[in-house]
Amino acid sequence: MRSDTVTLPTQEMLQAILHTPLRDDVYGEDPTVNKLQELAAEKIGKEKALLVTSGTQGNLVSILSHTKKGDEVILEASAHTYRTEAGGLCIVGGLIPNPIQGTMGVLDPRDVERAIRTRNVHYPEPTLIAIENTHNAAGGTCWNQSQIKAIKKVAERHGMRIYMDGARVFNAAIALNVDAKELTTHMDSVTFCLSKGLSAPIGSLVIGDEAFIERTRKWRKVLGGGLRQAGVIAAPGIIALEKMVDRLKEDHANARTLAEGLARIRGVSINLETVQTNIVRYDIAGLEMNSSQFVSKLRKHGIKTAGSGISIRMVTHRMISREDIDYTLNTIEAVTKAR
Ligand code: TLP
Repeated sequence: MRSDTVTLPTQEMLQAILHTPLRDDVYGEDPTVNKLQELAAEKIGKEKALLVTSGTQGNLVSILSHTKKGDEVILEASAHTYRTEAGGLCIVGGLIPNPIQGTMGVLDPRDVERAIRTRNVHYPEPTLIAIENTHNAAGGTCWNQSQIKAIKKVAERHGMRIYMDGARVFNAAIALNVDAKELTTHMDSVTFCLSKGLSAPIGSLVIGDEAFIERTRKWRKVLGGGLRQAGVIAAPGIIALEKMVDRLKEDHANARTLAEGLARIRGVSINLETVQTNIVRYDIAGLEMNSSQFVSKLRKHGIKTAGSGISIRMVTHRMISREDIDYTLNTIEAVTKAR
């Protein structure tokens, strides 16, 4: 339950890898990559898409393609791009992050507007707003259409571009019961991941207009992400997009059951409002142990999870069943009683 990134490819995906036609994608000739990119562009509702190796690479090439060295990027204070991508934004991009505290991962448009300074010789130029949907650190929370529209208006008023780290945007679409396009229509560009809940082994897609995708292609090359017979990545990716999206609702139901069970355990503190998709974050301050102790106790019972300080994260996915949820809850209860 450490992450949905641990999901293994299905048999059908492995078969597809064996049988897909391959060519060199740096020349743009791999038919399977091209097919996946067309499919992704269609699903997100934009002109073009580019296959990249990971969500981190997708975020980086996108942000680099929207900005120039020394620009300011407005993002949520616990955004993955800012906090969990080893500082690529600053190291590679020479960008200045302007982090703003959101509520359950969602930025208040007024806070964003207050943070945008009138262009002046003293300030880095604010060129990009980056949002995250679903928001990982906030607990897999969703930005809905009206929240997205409101932030887009701010970007427009200030001549800024707007980007979505949509690593789990299909989880958001399923949770909100809308087409993913409704969440991406106001974005200049979006990245989503194939290798999280959608179960493909590798890959993410960057989606935007044609000129933007050409810039991301160049940055991808700079970062060593130009791959050759990348159809072996694209083939399972096509299956992920076509067949694995609808089943995400099962992961959300399991996360809900887990969260409600946790809420009944003494010493565990959880805000059920944040449990909207497949991520369950909770605190164990009341258990008088730190997360490393808690994690290692669970591990002895075969449960792998992750934590930091007093905070724990569990993620549901295709390889976690309803029975696994019951087992996890029973184990946590036993471990906390045995203190
Ligand atoms: N998140 C991973 C880890 O990095 C923590 C996880 O297990 O959740 N954006 C978001 C919102 C993400 O959650 C992640 C991965 C990424 C980007 C980066 O994707 P990858 O791991 O493919 O580089």
